[in-house]
Order: sequence, then structure tokens, then C-alpha cells
Amino acid sequence: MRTFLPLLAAAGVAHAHFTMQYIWVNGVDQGKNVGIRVPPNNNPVEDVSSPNIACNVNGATGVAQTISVPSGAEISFEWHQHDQRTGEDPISGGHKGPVQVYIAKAPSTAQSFSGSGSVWTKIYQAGITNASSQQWASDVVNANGGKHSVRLPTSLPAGEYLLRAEMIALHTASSYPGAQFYIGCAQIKIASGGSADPAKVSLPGAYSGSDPGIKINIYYPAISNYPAPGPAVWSG
Ligand SMILES: [Cu+2]
Repeated sequence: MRTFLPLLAAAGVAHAHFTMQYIWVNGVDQGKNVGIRVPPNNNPVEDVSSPNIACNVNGATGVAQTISVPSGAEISFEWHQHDQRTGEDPISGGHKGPVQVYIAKAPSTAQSFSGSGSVWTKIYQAGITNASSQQWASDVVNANGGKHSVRLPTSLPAGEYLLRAEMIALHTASSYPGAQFYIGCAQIKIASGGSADPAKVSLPGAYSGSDPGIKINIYYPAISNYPAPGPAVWSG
């Protein structure tokens, strides 16, 4: 029995996980979990070949609400560890890593769209945000009330979409599996837009466990230029 005690103690100080809980549109909070495919708990996805890498556990199934957004809207994503907006760090500060955002156009409604197939376009990425202090995008999110933002390209066609925000915690990523993928998908409807048809990737498919941004020791040597996994950002 004695030998279990250190293990229990170690588990007690493990970093708490987190989920995406709010979407903001042009600075307006849309409400808790509105339009969001909520996973059953705050655990990360670690298997990049799993269908869960698209929209988290149970994320292939739609929810009733789809959020209307104007063309070119600024969308903010807000993450928390637990069912509370205050009283603790939004995300536990030990979770260091990049933030990425993808979008996928639904053939019909966002609610009926699973997000499978070659449908995803990356529209945002941030990795190391200050090399000298080894500040990560996740540190900025934590300091910003759990929020990060992206502006939707105005050239996106009108229609319904899945928006996929991802925070990858790399504190245990020196071997694979180890990187922790925190994923939140929201259903949005863009009323008007352009006619862009950007390059797309599939999830799973775009990531490999040997990607240098997924299997990575973030503590040594110091990172000056993080090799973000997945495709290049499409800026519209
Ligand atoms: Cu965690």
C-alpha cells in the first residue's frame, strides 16, 4: 500500500483540464454552451487518428442551436476548467501550447454536419508568442479570461459552418501520445459572404503523432519558432 501513496499524491497535483464553453460574436456573449457541441467531460483527446480529433467526444452529433454571425465577424472562444467562470484560472497555467482555429462548410445545415471528410480549413494559429519569456498562446488565453479571437474572412460564402477551436497542451508531449488536444466545435450561420473555396484537410488525417509540433519537448531546448501541426493558415 505504501508504494501507492506517491502516485496518489502525484495525481492530486495533476493539471485540471478544460472545455470551450462560450462563443462571442463581435463582442457579444452568446451564452453558455449555446451552439457548442459539448463533450461529456473536460478530458483532452490524445489520439490524433481518432474521429474525436475533429470535434471532441460526441462531436459528430449536432446541437439544436446554430449561432447567426455577420460576414467578417470577430468570433471569440472562451474556455474554462470547470463549470465556473471565476474563482480559478480559466485554463490551468501548466497547459502550455498553441491555439488554432479551423472552419468547415456544411453541405446543408450545421446541425446535420458531422465534420468528417476533407472539409477543414485553418484560419488561425498562434504558438510561441514571446520567445524570450517562452510565453505560449495558451498563456495569453489564460491571462485573458480564457478567451481568444479570430476574424472570419469576408470571402467565406454564405452558409452554415462548423467552427473548430483547438488548444494543444504540450507539457507532456515529449513522447506520443502525450500532447493533449482540447477541442471545441460551434455551429454558425453566415448570412452573406463571398465565393472563396480554400484548401481543405481532414480531421483525423491532418495530424500525425510524429509531427514536430505534436511530439515535442517544450522545456529544452527553448523554442523560438513553433512548428504548428496541420495546414498553413488561410487568411481569406
Ligand atoms: Cu489538463
